[in-house]
Amino acid sequence: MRFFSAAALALLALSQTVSVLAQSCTAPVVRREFRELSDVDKQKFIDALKCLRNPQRSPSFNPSTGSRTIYDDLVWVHRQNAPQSHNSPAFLPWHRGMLSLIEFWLKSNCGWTGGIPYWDWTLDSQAPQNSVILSSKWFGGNGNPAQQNCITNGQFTDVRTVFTNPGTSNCIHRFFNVNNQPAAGPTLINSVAQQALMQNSRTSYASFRNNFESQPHNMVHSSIGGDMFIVTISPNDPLFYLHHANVDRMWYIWQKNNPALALTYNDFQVAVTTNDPLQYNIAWGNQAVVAWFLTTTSGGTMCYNYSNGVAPAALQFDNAAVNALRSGAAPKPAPAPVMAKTQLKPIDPISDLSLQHMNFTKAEIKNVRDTEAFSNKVTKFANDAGFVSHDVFANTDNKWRPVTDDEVKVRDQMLSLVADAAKEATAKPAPGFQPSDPTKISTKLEAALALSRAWTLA
Ligand SMILES: *[C@@H]1O[C@H](CO)[C@@H](O)[C@H](O)[C@H]1NC(C)=O
Ligand SMILES: *[C@@H]1O[C@H](CO)[C@@H](O)[C@H](O)[C@H]1NC(C)=O
Ligand SMILES: [Cu+2]
Repeated sequence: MRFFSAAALALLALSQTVSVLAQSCTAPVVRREFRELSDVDKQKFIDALKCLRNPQRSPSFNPSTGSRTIYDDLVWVHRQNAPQSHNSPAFLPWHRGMLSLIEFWLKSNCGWTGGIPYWDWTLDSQAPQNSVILSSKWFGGNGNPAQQNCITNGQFTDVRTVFTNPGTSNCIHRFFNVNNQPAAGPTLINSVAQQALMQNSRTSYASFRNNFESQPHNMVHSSIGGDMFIVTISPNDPLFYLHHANVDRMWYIWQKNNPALALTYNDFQVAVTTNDPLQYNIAWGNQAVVAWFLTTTSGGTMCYNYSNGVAPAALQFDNAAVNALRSGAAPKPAPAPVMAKTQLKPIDPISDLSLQHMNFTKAEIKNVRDTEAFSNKVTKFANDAGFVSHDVFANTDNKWRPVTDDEVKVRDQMLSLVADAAKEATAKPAPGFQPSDPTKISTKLEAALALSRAWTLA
């Protein structure tokens, strides 16, 4: 609380420079999956992040808080507003605004001309610890228990954070964990379960926000651990921005898929409106409202869209099997054997501690556990059916390439079919596990499997 008084005076001037809506948006910057960037661009982005953490190049707008840099100002803003902007309807628009702020400063102060790269965690759901994103070349891996869980590889080992979790050192900490127990790797949602969650979130903004904040989003924070685990100061870890760009992307996709709901804003429990204020302390002079952030192209700093993402090179679409399928000449493929390699990894529960940190009520915790159980049923269904998704290749092939629009159509259709079938099959509660409409389900599944197998034939 002692930080508030000084902050109130800070940066009226700055609020003029960060404009939303003032200029129209004609050429959105494209936010790309980190692996879509060339190595030169990956390095440029990391250099820009380092520039924002450099007190000479990016001195704090708000030094009376103890902050030294613009990067730390944003950590502070996140901390100040943590209670209002998590586990609440404001979660999505508030973070959309925060990301647009760092994007603005990366550009205006540190020469980064692209959008914030995102981390499509589903691509790494099988073995996130092997992801090139968490490699020593880029963001680094797990913390070292012998060194207070500080990260000891990657490009951010020399960072000194200002706003720390009381009692911990001021490095960036990570603690890959499952329910606060050390584990081999973090647990991330796979693409089939995520797609099924998407299908389950078509009824309202509230359902989407609730499902995506409580599961894929919290799961990443909870299982990367360390700074990411502490809701107030999680932006200390630069992974925060890649992670939240993907959360934001899922909202963008949901908005595109559900146009009638795209601009709606509501909650199960409290009455909210799109005129509700959002607080950023160091920008926008307390004028920001939810409505500013409902689209990604409303103008000024809100002017971006998202790329299609990446696929491992092994999953080339441009092959005879896929082309035959596209032309309608493909024979019905024989059922694929279920190999260990093709099994999607189920998720582990989100840490109780993490949910407690975020003040989840008993009812909300039950909701998280139900969602987890749903995801795992979907995953089991996909595995039993012999479904092969691109996730299963992620840790064996680190050669990535952009996904084309054509491929997106096939990929989305395939995931959507299998997720829909799984959703219907798992809709009836256990015991029994009786599909609600076996014929409909098997038709969808057959179609999905055909696409899936064609896609994965080399
Ligand atoms: C994103 O914006 C760029 C222009 O900056 C445009 O070429 C592209 O088509 C847009 N993509 C989508 C999906 O709207
Ligand atoms: C959790 O509740 C405590 C006590 O009411 C509050 O101080 C804290 O800010 C809350 N944390 C979050 C993340 O909402
Ligand atoms: Cu947050």
